[in-house]
Amino acid sequence: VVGGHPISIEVVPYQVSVRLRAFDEIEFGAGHMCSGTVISQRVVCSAAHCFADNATYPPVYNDPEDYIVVGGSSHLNTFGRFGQVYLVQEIIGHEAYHPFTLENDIALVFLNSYIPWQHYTTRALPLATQQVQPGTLCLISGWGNPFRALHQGVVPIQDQRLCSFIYNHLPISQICAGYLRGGIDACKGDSGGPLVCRGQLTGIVSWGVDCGRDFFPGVYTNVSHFLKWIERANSSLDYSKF
Ligand code: 4AZ
Repeated sequence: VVGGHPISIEVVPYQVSVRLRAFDEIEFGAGHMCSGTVISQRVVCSAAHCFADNATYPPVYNDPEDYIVVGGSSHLNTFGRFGQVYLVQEIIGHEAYHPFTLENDIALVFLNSYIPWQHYTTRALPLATQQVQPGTLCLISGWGNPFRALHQGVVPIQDQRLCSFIYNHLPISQICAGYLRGGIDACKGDSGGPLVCRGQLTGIVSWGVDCGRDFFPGVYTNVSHFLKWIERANSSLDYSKF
């Protein structure tokens, strides 16, 4: 997050770090590549582009064993008091995620075990059920560039038609947020993380042109557009093992 302020994980207890297991085993924290948002005791919502690395369509998703999820910790390199590592049982990425347009940039990460809620540093965030009005002030947070330390920023939802003009057509499955004067924005390493409006998961950090640049607000997956998809993906998960 550029232009924000440092925070502790207690401020965003729904936020987790999504990591490449192999790199994290070499050095704890080195595998961080994306964020995610806890939406239930077993499910983290993130971006499809964090799990489909090649430029193929339809997308091919990586092995769940390649990833770990770390919750409850403010810092990438330490567990702190309540940090916890979760293995991944299944990744359900959107079947129509497009690597060039980044349309349908959403994935559910199904954890191998239940998040212990008594570790009060991790909690679920409700999904936005309705569109949010332009001008609404929302929160972004993550460990992304330039600080690689957990930061939070406040950004307004931008007018859809303006964003559509700026980016030469933006589908309704994407929304953009940020100031036209730039300054506060998500950045590399914040992908998959939450855009929170009115205490609900409204957007997923997806893409943009640079970070915090004027006239280029960040682009987010429009969560309310994918409620049915989330419901369907969630009901296909196999909870019987635990
Ligand atoms: C990225 O590279 C990225 N300013 C994410 C968000 C934004 C730009 C880049 C939005 O993951």
